[in-house]
Amino acid sequence: MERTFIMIKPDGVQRNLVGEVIKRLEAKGFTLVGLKMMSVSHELAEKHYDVHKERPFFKGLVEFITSGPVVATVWEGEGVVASSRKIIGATNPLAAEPGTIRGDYGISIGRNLIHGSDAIETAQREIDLWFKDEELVSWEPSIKSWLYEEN
Ligand code: IDP
Ligand code: MG
Repeated sequence: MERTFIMIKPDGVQRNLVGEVIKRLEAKGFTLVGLKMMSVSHELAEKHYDVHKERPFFKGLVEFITSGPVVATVWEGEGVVASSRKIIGATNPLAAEPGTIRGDYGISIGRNLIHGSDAIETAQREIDLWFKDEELVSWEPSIKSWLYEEN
């Protein structure tokens, strides 16, 4: 089953939106298979955002992500990578549609509350970067037949 990496950034934690984010993904029907609160090291932040290392905002982004606790999560479900990106909304919260997390709760691109993997391969890389195998829990939701037509 497809998995994705979703992180509530320091602003999301400070603004008490951890529960709101988890609530929306749970309510959609996705399965939480990894969850931890943590401080992010510079090394991990730089690896995570490696693709952006030449961008002018890279330094500020790494400083921001390491500035306070984050909540790192892994979610499982059919189409979860693309669907959770829709639930999160556009990178710039002012451009993000109302009803999305960034559209409902954010204003600035550098304070957009949440990270979500942008493709299946990126998700695998990010899950491996943030979680040890033993920190992920595979479990079969008992409501599965009410979410999926076929099991
Ligand atoms: P995404 O988080 O929607 O995938 P990316 O383009 O991958 O967006 O950028 C990663 C993160 O870098 C964004 O979530 C945002 O916090 C930050 N960022 C992106 N573009 C800018 C910018 O132009 N100024 C400041 N921060 C930016
Ligand atoms: Mg991205």
